[in-house]
Amino acid sequence: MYSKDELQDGLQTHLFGRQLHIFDSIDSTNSYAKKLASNGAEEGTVCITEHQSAGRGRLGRSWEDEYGNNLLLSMILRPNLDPVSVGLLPFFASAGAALVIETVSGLPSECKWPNDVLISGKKCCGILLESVFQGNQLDYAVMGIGINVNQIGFSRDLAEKATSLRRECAREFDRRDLFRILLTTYETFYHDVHLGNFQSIISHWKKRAAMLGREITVIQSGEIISGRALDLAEDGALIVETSQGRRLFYAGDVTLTNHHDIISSTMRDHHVPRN
Ligand code: BT5
Repeated sequence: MYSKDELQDGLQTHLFGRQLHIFDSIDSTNSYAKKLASNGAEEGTVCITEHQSAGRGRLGRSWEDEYGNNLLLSMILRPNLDPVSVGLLPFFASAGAALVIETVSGLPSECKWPNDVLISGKKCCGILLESVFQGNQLDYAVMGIGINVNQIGFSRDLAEKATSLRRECAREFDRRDLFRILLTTYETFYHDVHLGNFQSIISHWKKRAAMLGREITVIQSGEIISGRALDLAEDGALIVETSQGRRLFYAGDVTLTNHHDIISSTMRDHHVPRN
């Protein structure tokens, strides 16, 4: 199990990871962090575990892990942002993870709508962003990050679509180093988030977004829409050129025909109140 000292030793952040909750096993670090946040835990608090017994993905899906091999953590954020900007937090989460994955692996990473990070077309990192509002004001957001680090084998369902840093690089990684690099990278980006300035974050994301410019299919509330993914709108919506004109998507399932494979992803599922 991680110790507080080894995680904080050499950690150069002032905010992220100064308050640490460390577990050997827990149902979900996101669920725990949400409880902490609703009880007033401070911004930057991090919950980290060796294993989750009920790791959560989006829309009720699950996140698998193998004990002691991956990075599984959640961070509490309390930025003073308008609701539309809160909708951009998933891009902060995934652009930061993509940069870190590239830095430590030396391999190119891909940002897949809205916030998966892939290596060689396979999912290496998943992000679960959960936001809680008081009226129109963000109370807190919990940013959950799962990075497959040293896991080699995956369940049958995931064997074809998941990967890890170790699988891609044929070597083991020190998860403590990765933890420190991840938190430092997020803290650097977070200065911009606080100012509501997402430009550089979005540009990091777009540079790695293979979906843009490609033909995709969106499934939303039973409706199937095909078109070309053009760009992100200022509020993070996906702009799709369809035969009936341009449409903006905030939620739904996206399927992309990518080289040899079909990859499916789910768009943002946290709800941003709109005026
Ligand atoms: C995600 O959801 O990708 C969000 C995953 C977030 C996990 C972190 S770990 C720390 C924190 N605490 C939590 O409880 N959660 C967060 P989604 O886009 O819905 O993708 C879920 C799908 O990814 C599953 O249905 C599987 O198909 C696939 N999947 C599950 N485990 C995986 C893994 N380890 N690697 C790659 N793909 C996986």
